[in-house]
Amino acid sequence: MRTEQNDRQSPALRARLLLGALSGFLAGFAALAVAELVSAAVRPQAGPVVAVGGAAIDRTPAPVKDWAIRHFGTDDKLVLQLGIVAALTLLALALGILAVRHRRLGAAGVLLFGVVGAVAATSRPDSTGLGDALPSVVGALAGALLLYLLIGRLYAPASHAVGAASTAPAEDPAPHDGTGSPEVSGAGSPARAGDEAGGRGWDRRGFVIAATAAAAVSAGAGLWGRSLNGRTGKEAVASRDRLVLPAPSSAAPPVPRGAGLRVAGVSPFVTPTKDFYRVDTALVVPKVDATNWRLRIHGKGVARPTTLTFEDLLRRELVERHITLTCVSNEVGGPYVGNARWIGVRLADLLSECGVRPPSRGGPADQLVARSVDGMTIGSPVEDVMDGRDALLAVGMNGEPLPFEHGFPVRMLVPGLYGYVSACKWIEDIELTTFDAYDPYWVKRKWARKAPIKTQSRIDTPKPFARPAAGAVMVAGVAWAQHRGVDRVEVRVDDGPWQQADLAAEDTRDTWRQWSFPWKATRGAHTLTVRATDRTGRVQTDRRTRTIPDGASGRHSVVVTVD
Ligand SMILES: Nc1nc2c(c(=O)[nH]1)N[C@H]1C(S)=C(S)[C@@H](COP(=O)(O)O)O[C@H]1N2
Ligand SMILES: [Mo]
Repeated sequence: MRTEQNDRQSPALRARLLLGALSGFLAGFAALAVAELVSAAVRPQAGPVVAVGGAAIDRTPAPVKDWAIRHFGTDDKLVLQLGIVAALTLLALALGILAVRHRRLGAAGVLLFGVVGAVAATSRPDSTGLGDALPSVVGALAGALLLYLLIGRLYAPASHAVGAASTAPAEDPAPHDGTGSPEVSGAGSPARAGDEAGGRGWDRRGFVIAATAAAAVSAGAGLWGRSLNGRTGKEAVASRDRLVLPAPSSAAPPVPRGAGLRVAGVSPFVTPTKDFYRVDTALVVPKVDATNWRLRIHGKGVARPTTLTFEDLLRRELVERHITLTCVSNEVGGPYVGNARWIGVRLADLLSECGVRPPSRGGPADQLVARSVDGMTIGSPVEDVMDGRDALLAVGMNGEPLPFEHGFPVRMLVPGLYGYVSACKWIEDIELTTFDAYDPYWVKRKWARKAPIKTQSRIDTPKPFARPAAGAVMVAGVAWAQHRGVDRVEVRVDDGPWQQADLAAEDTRDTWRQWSFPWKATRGAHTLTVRATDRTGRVQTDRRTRTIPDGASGRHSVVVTVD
């Protein structure tokens, strides 16, 4: 039996397990904080959460990724990182509890997670070498050491600890790995025996001091790392701030009057940059310094391989075009479509100068693979890029240099193709190859090799489940069939006949068109459905398909109740 004395001096096992969990939490926090600080010295992308998150994104099955984009939209990455942090928190708590009984095993567990982070960081496609392992490794060492020390305080006799929270823990009596370790259950268990063997309970003061100091130092390290990481890319930001886009030699054709309808609730013809959707796999937005940026063009049938600087690009003839971009993950009625005024150089001209010929003129390469600084690969048909459409290496968006989120300093755009097969952001390499020889990133993940944008239309107003008053209700939205052009839009009320909507003036066939339909709404619930017909005469199909492998099809409907 334990004496009263012992009861006061050593926490009951339950309390000890709780303190163990707390120690685990603090160790995890310290590990991540130190990793954050070290990553500021290496690269922000080398941090364990970002690296593991990136690896998770790459391994996420397409339907899950698609689901995440659908449900969290552009916040999908935030949700993923929060998920990783939550999982790590649980693991840290568990390792802390484990360490109460198996102190070395608990610390080794922390190290193991460091190894996982290190492997993830060094195997990222944009990894710059073994240095990327440092944040995870150093962070895990700090976390493991802290856990070991804190757990030691739970067993160290108070007398050992006066002014010495860091007393070498090897002599601590209670926790042993393997046999003889304290047990959770049962009076008279080895745990109790251990306590009694230790005699003097635990070093409360030492624990509190060590835990508080660790928490404070970790918070400091974490915040410092955060702020350093926030400042990385200063040169990139400066290079963007300095950039004044030259006037295009071929300005965008003026947007015809009447391309924008005056209907409240309809998507504006030009999507403001801040509202433009963003879809990519980058957990940390690449900050590329335009002054060091290079684009290499090489590969099959490239008679004159070339490397261009940003200056080289700006010295070329710049063209400006409105182009509507769409994501293959956009569901029927979804938000991942936007129209912007882009400025850039014509990719086809550049390729011709390098000696590239499209397959129709005997060129040996049928696939152009664009590669970004973050290791993304995006493959487009050379034929489409060189068939006369305005395929661009874009440097500007809506009159400004590209925002970092949208690919600064240079991105690709090919009108008519979904973004994942055309719109490489942060581009740094173009390789001519064949579809047989190489599968880019998304194709490896079961998306289609070729993916022209499907003819689609969307009802922007009224919103689903709106309750407009009976009488005149304006139904309006946008329709797109890039590079074919939208010819006609029709609206159907319930199971009634298809009725012609009014189309806004067409800018070019590469841009979407607004449409409107004045509806004489009668009371009750109604379903409004829209369909577009493109210039090839194809009516937008009502056959619903999923987004994978080559884009959703089907028609958008909205249910409203007219009061
Ligand atoms: N480097 C890089 N470029 C990328 C992607 C990416 O993940 N990484 N995603 C592509 C996809 S799927 C789309 S739809 C468009 C979206 O461009 P935006 O974010 O500027 O709208 O970028 C494309 N370019
Ligand atoms: Mo996309």
